[in-house]
Amino acid sequence: MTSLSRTLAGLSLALFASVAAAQSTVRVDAPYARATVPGQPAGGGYLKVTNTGKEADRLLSVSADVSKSVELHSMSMEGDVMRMRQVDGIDVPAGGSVELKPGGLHIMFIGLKGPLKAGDTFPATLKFAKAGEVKVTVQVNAAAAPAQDHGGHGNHKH
Ligand SMILES: [Cu+2]
Repeated sequence: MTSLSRTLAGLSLALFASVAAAQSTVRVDAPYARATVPGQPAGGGYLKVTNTGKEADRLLSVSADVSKSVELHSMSMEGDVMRMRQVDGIDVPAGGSVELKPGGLHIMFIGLKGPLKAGDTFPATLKFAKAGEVKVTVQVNAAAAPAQDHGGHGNHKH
């Protein structure tokens, strides 16, 4: 091996390592949406984001073809009333994770083009301030019956 080819090999290795590192700063686990009934205008999406990087990141937006628009929402109790409102981003601290789950932060698919059917999957793209775009496959789960919907175990499949 000449010293030039050795240098080139070293360079391409370094380049590969930096690209791999850039893609791995955000991990998205278990993206799912609740099944909807025909005519239902919107559906919720949930997932867990883990930031394995050394800098704080921020989920800015989500896009998917299943609805006219996709928003990020928070949900909170105001007195006796559950209120949802749009948020313009969700911070993910360095080395930390944020869970989007029923009753809390969530993705809202607004203006559904058709019902989300249990067992289907669809692609979605998450856009982060630092990590850039992350593509995920969203699994549609059966809507949990209210009586089963405690402790988050209603959706387990065996
Ligand atoms: Cu919502």
